[in-house]
Amino acid sequence: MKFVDLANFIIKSGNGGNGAVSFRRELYVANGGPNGGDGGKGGDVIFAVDEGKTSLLDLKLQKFYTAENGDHGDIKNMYGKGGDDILLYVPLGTTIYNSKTGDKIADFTSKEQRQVIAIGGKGGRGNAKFANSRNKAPTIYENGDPGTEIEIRAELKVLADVGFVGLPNAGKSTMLRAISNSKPVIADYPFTTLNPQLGVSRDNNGRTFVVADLPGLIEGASLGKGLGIQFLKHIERCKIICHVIDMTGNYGTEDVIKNYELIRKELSSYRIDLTTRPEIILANKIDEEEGQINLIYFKEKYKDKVIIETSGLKKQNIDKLLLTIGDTLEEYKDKTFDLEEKKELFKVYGFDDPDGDIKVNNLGNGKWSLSGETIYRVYQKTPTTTYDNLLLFNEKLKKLGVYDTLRERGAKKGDMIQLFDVEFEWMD
Ligand SMILES: Nc1nc2c(ncn2[C@@H]2O[C@H](COP(=O)(O)OP(=O)(O)OP(=O)(O)O)[C@@H](O)[C@H]2O)c(=O)[nH]1
Ligand SMILES: [Mg+2]
Repeated sequence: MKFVDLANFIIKSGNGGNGAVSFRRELYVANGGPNGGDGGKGGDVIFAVDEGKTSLLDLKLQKFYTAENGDHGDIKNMYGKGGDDILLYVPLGTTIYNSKTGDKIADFTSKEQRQVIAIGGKGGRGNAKFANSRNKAPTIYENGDPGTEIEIRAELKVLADVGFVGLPNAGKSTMLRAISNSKPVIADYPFTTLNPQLGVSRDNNGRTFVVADLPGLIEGASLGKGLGIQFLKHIERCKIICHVIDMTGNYGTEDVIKNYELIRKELSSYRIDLTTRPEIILANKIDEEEGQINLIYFKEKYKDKVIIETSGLKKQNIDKLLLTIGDTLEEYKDKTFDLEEKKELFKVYGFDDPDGDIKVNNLGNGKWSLSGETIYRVYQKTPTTTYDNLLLFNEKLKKLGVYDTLRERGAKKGDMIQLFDVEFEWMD
């Protein structure tokens, strides 16, 4: 199966239901009071972590994910039913972006995480809510807020416990094959591995962990050379780095110490200093004679480091390697490396975003038009289909300073003012 780590789709939260206008009609009561109920809230679009998931594959099956609309309010003070939420499951490690703006919306880094990404529209209030001592029989009501639509890009960073890094041809993929059920391609030329490969391993104590085999790194990788940098992000969350070194010195320089330092330098100049992670060095290909000789002075130089002599090809020292990984993981099991990143505050998308604009345009010949996000919100919320609502709508425009602007710009009595699909006469 191809490893899918990117999905694009559209989500939409539900519209709020409209409020109702109605009046009590009871036997022996001549003029009943208002009893139009409120509309129900639209459903939210919620994302949650499913630990069992390892890819975004099933999110790619659909282009749209839509939560249910709220029902409209009804007579006799009946509230509209709220729309059902929609719950989308993502694997641990998924990052959600708004693909239009590029904004990061959410980062799913813990097992229980659950987050509303698009909030459903509020239900509109029915006329029962607008009665007061001055107006006992209002025909005021509100429309529900519309739901919010967002184009989503979901990205999955491979969440491996252990990352295999090293120069091309060092034997990383061969080692992954030797220790897991994964079958990465192996060949006697550098850059054989073009995409990160995952495998699940188990040590003799029954501890299991996920290992990621990365494409080979070269000098300058942290600056974007070779295939390096785009893949280093896959091991940002690895608890252990396994540095695989070809002890025969057949690739890179002949000097295995130089080869080792070169990769360390790349790991340390990455966005997050990866050399602070627990490290296990795999002195690899020791089945070859040259490997044995280099090993002696390599071990001499790095006395304090954890070095395991291995051969992926001949499966030498595999048990020891796995136990060392298992022990180290146990030691660091409560440590997460996300802490190095700044905790970001994400925005929840909904209809109430306060950053709208107001546009008053002079069209000439005594015609004006009003447009912009904020005006649209007021217009949509307060339908001008009853006299009371018309008054309320006027009041809201006045408060927003629209009338002052019209006056300043020279609107005259009898001018026509258009907004969206209605037209008013300016009576000032
Ligand atoms: N003698 C010997 N050869 C090995 C060993 N491990 C791998 N090789 C050989 O080295 C070559 C490269 O092995 P890969 O496992 O593809 O190396 P890699 O590090 O994944 O290479 P890239 O994907 O290019 O970074 C192959 O010809 C392997 O057969 C080993 O332990 N001993
Ligand atoms: Mg490889």
